[in-house]
Amino acid sequence: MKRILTGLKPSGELTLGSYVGAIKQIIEMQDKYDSFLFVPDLHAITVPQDSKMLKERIIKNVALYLACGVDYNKNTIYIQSENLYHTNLSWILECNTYFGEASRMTQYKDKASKNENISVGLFTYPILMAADILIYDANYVPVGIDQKQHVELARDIARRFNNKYGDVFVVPEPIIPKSGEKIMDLQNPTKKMSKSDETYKGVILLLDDEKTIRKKIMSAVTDSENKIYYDKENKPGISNLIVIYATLSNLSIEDVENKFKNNNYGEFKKSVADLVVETLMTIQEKYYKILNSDIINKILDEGKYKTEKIARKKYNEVLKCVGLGRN
Ligand code: ATP
Ligand code: LTN
Repeated sequence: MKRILTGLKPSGELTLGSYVGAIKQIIEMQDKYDSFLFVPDLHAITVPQDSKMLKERIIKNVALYLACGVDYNKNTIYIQSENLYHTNLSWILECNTYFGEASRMTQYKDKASKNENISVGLFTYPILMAADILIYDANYVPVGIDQKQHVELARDIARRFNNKYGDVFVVPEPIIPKSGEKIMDLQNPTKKMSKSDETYKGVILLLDDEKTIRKKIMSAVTDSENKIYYDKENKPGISNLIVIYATLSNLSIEDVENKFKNNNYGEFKKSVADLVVETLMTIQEKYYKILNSDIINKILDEGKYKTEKIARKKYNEVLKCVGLGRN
């Protein structure tokens, strides 16, 4: 059975974008693949974090995965920092990655250009991400489009390593959602809906209450044409709402255009809000039950045990190839 793997950083509240880009994809694939879903907490500390909040968010992430429909009988769920092999492998991969190729990562360049006090970790984090993927021989990595370049780096590192040392790593492929590869901010629809946003005004959080969700969607920035059709360039706001509706209803963009061709923006926004509320209220109901149960620790213990065994084996193979240690 082929393996899929992805993770969502516990660096902020998970958003509708995180759901569409990663969690929903995992849920759709979990029946057919050996599925690994983890909490990349080491990635969260590439930027400053409050330690108490970080700890809480790690558990919240897991509760949200389950509430969204991730089945713990079909998924291996674990916390990155509890498995030391990720960071150990990352170091070896760093020594097999060119400074130039790491410098080309657009997300890093973007973040670095906005902030002078950035950590070295922010620069090397795509290599840790490569280790997260390669240590488990993952075949597919479901992510939003913003992470595609990082998965491509993991592919390059794997290929280079294999050329030098033999067939050690599976070369992974990114899986990008057909609809919703990048959900945009409702207030600034040319920018990604991001959990690192300061105000959350244009960001739908998975744990937003109904009133807040409706308010955010009803006040989404659109245009003055009052006609509902997809045109990303000229109508980014309406196009984003069409994508959100299409993704959550599993309809195509054309189906959504047809469905609302005789409606005005107010009516369309209300339908989008109804659908988002329906989706998120179902998730939230489950979320609070799961958070108050003892299932999370049990799942994480099992995940840690299982992934440590797999990672240790791969790591030892790598040590041998590179000539490290005594084995
Ligand atoms: P940030 O929102 O702070 O930029 P991030 O997206 O880098 O965070 P995660 O929450 O770890 O960090 O991302 C989890 C997954 O969700 C990734 O695969 C990412 O590509 C995807 N994702 C996040 N936001 C969106 C979005 N707006 N549209 C589609 N996919 C998204
Ligand atoms: N870098 C990703 C999170 C992440 C990840 C991974 C995703 C860390 N390791 C491995 C897929 C596979 C992010 O910032 N969203």
